[in-house]
Amino acid sequence: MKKKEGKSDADSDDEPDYFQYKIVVLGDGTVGKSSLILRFVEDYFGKSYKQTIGVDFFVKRLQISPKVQVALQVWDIGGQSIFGKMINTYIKDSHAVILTYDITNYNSFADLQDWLRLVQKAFEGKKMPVMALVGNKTDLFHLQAVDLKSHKGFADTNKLYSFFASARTGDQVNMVFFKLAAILSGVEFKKEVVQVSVSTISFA
Ligand SMILES: Nc1nc2c(ncn2[C@@H]2O[C@H](COP(=O)(O)OP(=O)(O)OP(=O)(O)O)[C@@H](O)[C@H]2O)c(=O)[nH]1
Ligand SMILES: [Mg+2]
Repeated sequence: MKKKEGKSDADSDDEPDYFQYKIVVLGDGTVGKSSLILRFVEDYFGKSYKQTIGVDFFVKRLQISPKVQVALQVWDIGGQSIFGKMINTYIKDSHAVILTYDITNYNSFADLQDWLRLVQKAFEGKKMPVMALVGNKTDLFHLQAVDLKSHKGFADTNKLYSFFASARTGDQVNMVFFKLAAILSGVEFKKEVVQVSVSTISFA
């Protein structure tokens, strides 16, 4: 099996292609970054809040087409890291960035400007990563504090792929990660994605 980084030339021969990508999940504390990642990686959701200190690190392998495997290295950045010295190091070298807010918390949406600025700073003079905007907690739709127009406006202005998800119900969570994996590897997105294996490493 060939191991690659970057864009696919998947059809050049019969060997399967294997890609690795770093995806960084950013956004204010309590918006549900860890919850989205845990839903994706372990199909688990916990109601109690455990603040992420620094960064947690996850790897999940996906078979996204018969010939293409993708290992997603997901960096779960604690919301408080926006004030820390390490944030630039966390963001740089990422292939994709997920900007996350809580649809019931307007400030968490407004603060994405600051998170986006950090990404722009980390990539100054370089090609920007693929970026997604995720409005999380859609199960609390009745408490929605950010209108659809603002969400769409922010996504369009900054060229972000747009999603709404719920880590609690699992709605659209896999879609976010599978879609990014497909975009990054240049594979046409198909729903029947096969999960190969999961490994989880954590450090603070
Ligand atoms: N109702 C609902 N609650 C959610 C959802 N996602 C997360 N939560 C809850 O929101 C709280 C915060 O979730 P976390 O995933 O820990 O938030 P975080 O963004 O990782 O926060 P930091 O680690 O501080 O940056 C927890 O109590 C979760 O159970 C969701 O989709 N719906
Ligand atoms: Mg967290």
